[in-house]
Amino acid sequence: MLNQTSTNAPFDPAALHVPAELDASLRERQAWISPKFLYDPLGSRLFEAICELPEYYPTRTEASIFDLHGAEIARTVGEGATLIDLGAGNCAKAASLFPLLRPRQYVPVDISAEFLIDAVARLQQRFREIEMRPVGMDFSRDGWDLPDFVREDRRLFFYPGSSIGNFTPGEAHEFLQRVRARCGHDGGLLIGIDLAKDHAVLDAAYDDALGVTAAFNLNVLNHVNRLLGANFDIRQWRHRGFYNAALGRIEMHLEAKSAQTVSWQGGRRHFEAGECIHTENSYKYRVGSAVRLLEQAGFAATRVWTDQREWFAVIHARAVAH
Ligand code: AVI
Repeated sequence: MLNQTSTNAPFDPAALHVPAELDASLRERQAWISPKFLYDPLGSRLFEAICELPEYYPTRTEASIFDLHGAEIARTVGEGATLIDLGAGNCAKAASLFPLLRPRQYVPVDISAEFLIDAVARLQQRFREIEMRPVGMDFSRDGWDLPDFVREDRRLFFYPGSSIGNFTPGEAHEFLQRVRARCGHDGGLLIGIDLAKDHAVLDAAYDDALGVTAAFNLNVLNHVNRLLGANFDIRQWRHRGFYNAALGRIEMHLEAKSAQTVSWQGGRRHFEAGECIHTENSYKYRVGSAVRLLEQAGFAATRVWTDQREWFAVIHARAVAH
């Protein structure tokens, strides 16, 4: 884990598992790469660019909900919380809420630690009164925990952007249970969840005309090349992003343009032309199923805010006492 006072990246035990994890997922019959590997420094920047695309509605729609209902959201969650921002990225979403939420401590957590530390250094200049303690951590792994310096009172986990959709419903359940267990007695969760909608809107959002999402997806191979000493040739792969209606999710894949053999430290695999590597799912919920997911994990949804088209929901959920 990294914290704000670190000058060098300290020992990160999770990093030791990365080559084994990638090696295993690339060898499976349906090869896959965990979506967390989409976020190297370039991937994080490409994701920022995706959020600006006309086709990618989630970021804008969620922001419009915060703009319209921000004061009410702040009244519901209360001021002075310990704000734990899961998957903070450039911290912009949480920062836009600082004037309303006025957190006492801000704990942005992200797997892309370098990117996070830069973002927090800039943010601390703007909000000197808030104690900021960034944490570089892969919270998609089982068994994650928060460092001791995270205040225990009034914890508000912030999980915007529908990142919950990148877990399968089963994984989402386990993840939310873990968050619930770390809420303390008066904690809660403010979560953004993308909703099911017209398929054409969804297809375009994950296969944009400029090809930014394609670059974001293909860049995962650059990252894997570095992490695993692999020799993926990016020019030999193409992006696929589409809505799978039967499973209620967007799927991203990388499709081999030609037959090829890829090697990495300790492994190799032949891919036929047209064979795919599955890189991401993005589940879309209905308000009812999202609330049920939260309830089953030990939360009680106190409020749901949506935009006029009901494309996106922001939900505040209180941790229920055991
Ligand atoms: C981060 N996550 C919620 C994004 C999503 O919409 O599933 C990642 C993304 N993948 C392609 N475009 C955006």
